[in-house]
Amino acid sequence: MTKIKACIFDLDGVLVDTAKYHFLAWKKLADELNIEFTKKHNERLKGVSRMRSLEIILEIGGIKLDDETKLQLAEKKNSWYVAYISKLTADEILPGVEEFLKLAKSNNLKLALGSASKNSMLILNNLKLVDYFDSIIDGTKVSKAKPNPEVFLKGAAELKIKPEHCVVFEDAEAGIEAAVNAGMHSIGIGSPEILSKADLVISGLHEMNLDKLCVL
Ligand code: B16
Ligand code: MG
Repeated sequence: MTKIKACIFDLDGVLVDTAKYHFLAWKKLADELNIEFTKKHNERLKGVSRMRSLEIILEIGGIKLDDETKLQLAEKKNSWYVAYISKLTADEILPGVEEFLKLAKSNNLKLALGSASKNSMLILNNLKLVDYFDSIIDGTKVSKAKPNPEVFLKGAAELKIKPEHCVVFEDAEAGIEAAVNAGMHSIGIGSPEILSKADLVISGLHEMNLDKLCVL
């Protein structure tokens, strides 16, 4: 028997690979600013808020800007990013995602989204995944970025499930730390070296089954 009553999913990198679209949009902005921005640099932006992502890119380029200019640049990047994700379809849902959401739901587990993105509704709508979730907490509803546990604690509160009965699925180190800080179980999606604080690491939800919840 599992003590898990709710699954909380990060969005980017867990349900869909939007990192490639974030990269294209940030790269376009970095090019305009004459900053060399590589795919390796892009790894540092995963799970990080939009403004913090911009600040990391400016740090890479050794550029300092005032808050007003930073806001304008973040908005510009977002308009390019939104153009990409507006074309997302259900074909881009990562392998095993819908199967596991269905399995979890049919076993009476509550499902929540816990994402830093302010574009999560557009993404979930385009992927046709919205109806699976009992609660959606994203960057429009929280003020503190991961590793702060706010996003996951709000999800658990909406679901009315205690943190110790929740498991978080996350691809970012800061996201796993947020789950730990929330007093929740965590399953990392990606590399065991990077996600060493997770209770278990798998390469994607296609590897997930209910037995894996029993050992948490
Ligand atoms: P937006 P997650 C995060 O989503 C992304 O991993 C991160 O790269 C991005 O900067 C952040 O959302 C904000 O996204 O610009 O759309 O508000 O992994 O927490 O689902
Ligand atoms: Mg993520």
